[in-house]
Formats: sequence, C-alpha cells, structure tokens
Amino acid sequence: MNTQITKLLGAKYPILQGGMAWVANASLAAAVSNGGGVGLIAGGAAPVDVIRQEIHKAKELTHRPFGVNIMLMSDNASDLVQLCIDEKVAVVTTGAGTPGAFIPALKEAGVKVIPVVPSVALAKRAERAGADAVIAEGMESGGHIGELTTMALVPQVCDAVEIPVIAAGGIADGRGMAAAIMLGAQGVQIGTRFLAARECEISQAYKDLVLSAKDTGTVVTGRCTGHPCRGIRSRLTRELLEQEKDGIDPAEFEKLAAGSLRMAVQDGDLERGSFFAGQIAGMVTREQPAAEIIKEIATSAKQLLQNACMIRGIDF
Ligand code: TUI
Repeated sequence: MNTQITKLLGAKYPILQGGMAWVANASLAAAVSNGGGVGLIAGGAAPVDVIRQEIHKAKELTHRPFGVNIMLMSDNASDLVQLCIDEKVAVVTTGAGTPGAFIPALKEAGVKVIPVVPSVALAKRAERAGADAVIAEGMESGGHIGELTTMALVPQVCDAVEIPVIAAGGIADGRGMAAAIMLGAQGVQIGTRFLAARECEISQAYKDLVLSAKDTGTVVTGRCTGHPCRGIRSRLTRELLEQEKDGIDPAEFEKLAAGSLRMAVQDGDLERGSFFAGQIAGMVTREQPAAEIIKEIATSAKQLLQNACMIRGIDF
C-alpha cells in the first residue's frame, strides 16, 4: 500500500503507532516497525539516557525505520530533540505543543518531522515551519486531546495544507483506515489498538481494562487545567471529575493526577492509576502480535477501498 507517507518514511504500510507516554518502548516500536508500520518510542517525561537506551534497543530489534515521539510540554523536550539528531532516528512526531523552533535542526539532520495537530490553524503553522506531514488527531484519542472530532478535523486539515495528512483518533481497524483515506488522509496513527499488542509491555491490569472496555468506557478529565485527557473510567477519574465539578484549583488537580499514568502502566494500580485509552477501546477485544494487527488493518482497508460499493451493497 503506497502513499506519500510510505514514501516519506520508507515503510510498507502508512500506519504509525501512537507515541504513548510510559507505554511505547523499544519492544512495541520495533514490533510495529518489523510488522511494516512505523513504531515510535515515547519520550514522555523520561530522562534522555533512558530514551537513548530504548533507541539503541530498538536498533538491535529492527532494521526498519522507527521514530521517537516528543511531548513538548516536557522540560527536556529540547534535549530529546538533540538526542534524535545524534541518533539519526528516521522520524520525530510531536505532541502537546508547537515544535516550530526544533524543525530546522531536525530536518538538517535528515530526521522527518510530523507534529500532531488538533486544529487547522496549528496544521498551517506546522506546514509553514517546515513539517514533512501532520497528524490530525481527533478527540476520540486517548491521552491529551483537542476539541474536534476526527471526522470534522481531518478533511478540514487536508483542505488547508499541501503536506500529507495522517489521521488519528478513533481508528482501530480497516474500516477506520479506509474512512480516513476517504477523508483525504495519506495514512493513519493508531494508539489504543496497540495497547493490546503482545509486545506492548504494560501491566496486565491496564491491558485487561482496555480489552473489557465498552463504547462508553472512556471519560475526559482535566478540562479545568487546559490539558484535557481521555482515559478509561476508574476510581481516579471518578474522583477527578467530582473535584472538577466542585471547582477544584487547577494546580490541586495536577497534584491529584501527578504520576498516575506511570502507576497505571507499571503497577496496574486500579486505585491511583490513569489508564489513558481512546474511544475505540470498546472494539479492542483480544491481544495479538503487532505485526498481525497491522496486516489485518491494512488488508481490510485495501479490500474495502477496492470493493466499497459491492461490499456495502450500494448501487449507483
Ligand atoms: O500529546 C498527545 N497526547 C498525549 S501527551 C500526554 S502526557 C500528558 N499528560 C497529562 C497532561 C498532558 C499531557 C498524554 N497524551 N497527543 C497529541 C496532541 N497534541 N493532542 C493535542 C495536542 C496539541 C495541543 C496543543 C498540539 C498542539 C497544541 O498547541 C498549542 C499551542 O498553543 O502551541
């Protein structure tokens, strides 16, 4: 399946893995890249040395292109940018901010830059700053989200920029990928479904919550802080929502949520963990190798796009 994204990144399929903080390590990234997608190691708020080790591990596990996701709200974002330059990673995706200042140095080093954008204005800004593509991420996604849905955001971003657009948010199977391509996207970014990849090394409690989630199983907390995040309903999200209703001070909210993602990923702490996942969690019902997930999605999208009318019984 060749698109501008497979050409840009040298991958077999235009399927990028989401840059899930604390979750996306060398094991997952390499498995996705070996499966023909583009794996990402999450920078998150981790120390540079930890990410360097993960990059080295991934280089041992795969010879295919992989990347690093840089969370721009993190204090060490600029150090991670330098690390990606030094390590010559194939691609950097960014989230939770505007990467403009970092783009020239990354491009100079041959690193492709693909910012996540939640709006047309930020997509245009990324294009002006020299981004190679953008990821238009709808609010169906897990973790930190914008306001717009994937269905509304993707075609508007596609109309607004010349660079290729990757759709994200609420995509977990071939139907979602085919729909994204019909909206004008040249590829997709998938996070939640990879939480159930065999090579995804999260706690069993986290995996079980994703596998048993229903369609309405996620909620958004943190609107009061200006950084809303979607995750699976839990003891913590119930408390956070109650506190938000009572008008909690945003700084106090941040304190309640601090460290909760790590507690979910590493400890499977059902009391204090934040189990970030997208709305599509209800469709993720079994653990599979990452390569199998990618092949299934790509094969199904291709079949749907080639035979859409016949399959759906639409007559013209
Ligand atoms: O970044 C994500 N998803 C994330 S980051 C994360 S870690 C975190 N934890 C707690 C609170 C906040 C973050 C967990 N999940 N997705 C990409 C994304 N980027 N979503 C929204 C944005 C975004 C938002 C604002 C991109 C640019 C932006 O620009 C604002 C500006 O003024 O520059």
